[in-house]
Amino acid sequence: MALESTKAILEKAKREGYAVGAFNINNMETVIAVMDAATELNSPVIIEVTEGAIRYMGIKMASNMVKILSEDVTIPVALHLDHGKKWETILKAIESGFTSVMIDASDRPFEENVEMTQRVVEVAHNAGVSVEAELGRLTGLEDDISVADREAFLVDPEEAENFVTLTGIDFLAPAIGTSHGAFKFKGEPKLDFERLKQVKAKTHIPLVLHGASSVNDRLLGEAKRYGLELQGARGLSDDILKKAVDEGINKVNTDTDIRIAFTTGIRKVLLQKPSVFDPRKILGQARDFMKETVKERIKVLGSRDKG
Ligand code: PGH
Ligand code: CA
Ligand code: ZN
Repeated sequence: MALESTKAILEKAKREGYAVGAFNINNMETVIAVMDAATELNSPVIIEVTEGAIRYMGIKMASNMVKILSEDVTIPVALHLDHGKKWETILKAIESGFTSVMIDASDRPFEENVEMTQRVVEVAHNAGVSVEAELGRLTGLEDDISVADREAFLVDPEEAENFVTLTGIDFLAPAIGTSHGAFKFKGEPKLDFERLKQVKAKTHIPLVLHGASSVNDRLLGEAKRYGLELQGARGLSDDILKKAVDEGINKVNTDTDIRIAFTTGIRKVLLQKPSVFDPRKILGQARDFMKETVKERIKVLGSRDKG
């Protein structure tokens, strides 16, 4: 099939009460792993690339790999620009056939974030491309966070309502206590679900959870067995993630889990089979591990058999 509209995929998820995984890719192995996992579970899927991934492999490679592979499957596949910060990258993504773009101006003052987002919405919507934007800062929620810090970092539900009305965005990423990477929480992992509920009540578009990797014990155990050092790494448990989906999250971004799985696969082969030097044997194992991880995520999000 041709690429599917990200908006159509996420509006359906919102109506039916599940979330769709948005998986970050950097190379061919990852694209294939994600597509195979989604196909096996008959799940819709969003493949996303950051500006860094575009610098690494080129936008043509990124967009064409996804388009070509999507032709051979029957599940809905969307292609998304993750954390777009540069105007030129956003335009390039729209020109290259991405089905949605994120404008991340969440580090700017509210008015500037609104202005930049409005500009992106105008060109994107003209091209039939949907837009995600972010409010608040992605910092892990600490046990001893002060009320002032909580208000400064996390999304303000009133602001969210105004932001959606002023900009006309299609999806909103509200900061509710997650952070990017493998070290999300110093104490007990927790999210501000009360805030999520309020944002949900005040906005009527699909909501996005960033920094959602599980960094779970299975991944960490295997990683450790083959020598990857990740002391103190911690992510979102399946229970927290399921609750977030129950409370209205419809798009869940995963990068870190895939990176850990990739690295672990490579380490395993190099460690166990020192005489192997065929890249296919090394990267093939990485691909298998990534596929397993993506399947785990899809099952937790509830998008299995929604393809
Ligand atoms: C993410 C990924 N990408 O935009 O939000 O977060 O680091 O938790 O995978 P993780
Ligand atoms: Ca941000
Ligand atoms: Zn993110």
